[in-house]
Amino acid sequence: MPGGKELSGPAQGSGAQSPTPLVPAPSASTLWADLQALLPRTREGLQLDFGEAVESSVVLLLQQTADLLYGEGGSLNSCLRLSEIVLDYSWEKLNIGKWRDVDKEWRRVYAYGCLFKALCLCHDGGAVAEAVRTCDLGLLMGASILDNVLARVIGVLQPHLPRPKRPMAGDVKEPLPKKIRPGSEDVPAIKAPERIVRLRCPSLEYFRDNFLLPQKPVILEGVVDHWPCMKKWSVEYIRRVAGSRTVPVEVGSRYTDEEWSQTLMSVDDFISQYIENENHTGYLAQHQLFDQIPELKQDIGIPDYCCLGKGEEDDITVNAWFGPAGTISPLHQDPQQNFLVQVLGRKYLHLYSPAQSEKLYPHEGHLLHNTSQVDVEEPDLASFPQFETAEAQTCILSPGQVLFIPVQYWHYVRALDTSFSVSFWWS
Ligand SMILES: O=C(O)CCC(=O)C(=O)O
Repeated sequence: MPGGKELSGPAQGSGAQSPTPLVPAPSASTLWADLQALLPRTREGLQLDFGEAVESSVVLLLQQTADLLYGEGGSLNSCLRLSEIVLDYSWEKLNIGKWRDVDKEWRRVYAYGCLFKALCLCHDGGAVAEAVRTCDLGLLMGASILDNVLARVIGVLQPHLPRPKRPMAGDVKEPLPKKIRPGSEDVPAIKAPERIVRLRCPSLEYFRDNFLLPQKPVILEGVVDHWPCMKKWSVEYIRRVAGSRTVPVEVGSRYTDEEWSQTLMSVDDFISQYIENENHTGYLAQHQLFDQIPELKQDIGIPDYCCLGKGEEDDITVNAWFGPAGTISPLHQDPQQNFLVQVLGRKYLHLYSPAQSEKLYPHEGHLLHNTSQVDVEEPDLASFPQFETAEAQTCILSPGQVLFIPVQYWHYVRALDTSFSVSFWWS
């Protein structure tokens, strides 16, 4: 912006306790130049104005941080310190009360705090991994700012990430076997009357008339074979593309367990602790993964049959389900049509029509009213006697197969192997 403060200028001075001026070390200057190219040329272009919910003192802090970044005197350390104060304060705002009641302006503040902190962290090329983590937190908890700048910053930082340590020659005599948990040996038998129909590439009309309109589940084959994920994805590929990224993980084998919880961790740690380690169960199950990691989104498509819905393509929710053998999604129902696409490993599923709801004993509380109290594979028939007469449809979903789960259809899922599925919720 003409007459504005420009980002690229050298520091005009330095803070008393913080001698590092805002001029990048020569080795980091390419990285810094690439980052600069993503930001508005002048400090005014940052659009640091917020709604009434945000106290003016916080806006002032953000403006001071931006002044430091844009060369209005100061140092890297003071800039980092200010951004961390903004982050601490806005983090509190994000975590008080219910998520849906959080004012979006606080999510914008948090995103700016993350942006400024990440820039300070990698200014001298030093803390790129921490900067990526900071941007990921901004993507997960903040609102989108400056045309999704946090995702674009990560795109620039990724090639500068330190490579994972490799053993030196002589350290290891033979290649170490990869410790991926074996799949389940005892694959459940599927009885004929319960079996879900399988079809190869039915026409849109055939699918609509025979399955969508009458709301019947079906397994579609041959409809996603051309998606790149079918050939490319493996645990190693996920680690290579997304290892350094911070994502939410569900810890525990099912969300109805007392000890189940959610945490944030890197994909690398998730793979080491939950995919390669037999003693823990965790699930990387989330709807933001593909927005957060565009490299993975490029490998999938949208099933053609979604065009039969009334909504726009942008309204489709795409969920990732990545976890070890034994991960269970308890019997529950969802308010939209679902295509569950199996990419890696196999899953064992039980489906029940909404007409069976009474025999499935949904939890009474508001939070879990869409979840059954029955443990499908080991039902307590003394407590839930009608479950015995509930009519199940079952299947083993293998890579390349797509299961259509109609709206409100109850579904129970157990991974038989290390598994990656992608589900599409559409209306
Ligand atoms: O694959 C899973 O574990 C659960 C999938 C699911 O519940 C869904 O897509 O709605």
